[in-house]
Amino acid sequence: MKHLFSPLLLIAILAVSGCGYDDGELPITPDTLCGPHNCSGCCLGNTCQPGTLDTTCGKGGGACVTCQAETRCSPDKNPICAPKLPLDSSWKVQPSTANIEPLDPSDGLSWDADNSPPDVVVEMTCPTDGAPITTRTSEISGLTPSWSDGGCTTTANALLNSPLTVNVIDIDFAFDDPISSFQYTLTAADFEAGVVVRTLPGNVGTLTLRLQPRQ
Ligand SMILES: [Ca+2]
Ligand SMILES: [Ca+2]
Repeated sequence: MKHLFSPLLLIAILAVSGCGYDDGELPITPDTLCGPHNCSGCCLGNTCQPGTLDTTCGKGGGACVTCQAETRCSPDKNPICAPKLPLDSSWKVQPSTANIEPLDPSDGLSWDADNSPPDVVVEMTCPTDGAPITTRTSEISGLTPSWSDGGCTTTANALLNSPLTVNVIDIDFAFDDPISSFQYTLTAADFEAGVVVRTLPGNVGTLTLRLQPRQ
C-alpha cells in the first residue's frame, strides 16, 4: 500500500480525470467560460450566442432563454421576451390630457369672449375593421383638461393601417369652436410605449392619447 500514491500513479490519475481539459479544446478556466467578460450576447452552455433569436435570447453574457409563443426576443427590453402585438388584439384609445395655450393663436384673444378658459371636448373618429366609430369626451373647462371617457376600442390591425381623426373643440353657447384637429396613424412603437403625445397643429398645445390593451 505504501506505493499507492507514487508519482507515476498520480500522473495516471490526473490524465484520466482530464484536469479541466475538454477533449483537446482550451482549458476551461474562469477566463474562458462564457460570461459577461467575453460575451455581449447570451451564453448557451459555454458558447456565446448573438442573443437575438427567440430560441437563444439574452444579453450581457447571461444564460440564453427561449421566448415562448406570443413573445419575441427583444434583448434591449425588460422583459427581454416582449409580448407580440397580435393584429386582432383589442385596444382602447383614450384621450388623456391636453395642454392648451391660454390665447387662441389665430387672433391672440382668449378662447371665450368673457376671457374664461376653453371648455374642451375631444372628438375622435377611430378606424375599425368595419365602419369607423366617432366618440366624444365630456366637456372639461381649463387649459390642462383631462378625461377618462370618450375614446374608442378597436383592433391593432385597424389602428396600424388607418389614421385616427382627432378634433379638439371648445364648446361655446351656440356652436363648437374648433381648437385644433389632426390625423395620425399609430405605430407599433406607440403600442409598446402605451402613450402618444401629439403637438396640436396651429401652435395650440399638445394632446396625450393613452393605449391600453383590452381583453
Ligand atoms: Ca370659444
Ligand atoms: Ca367655450
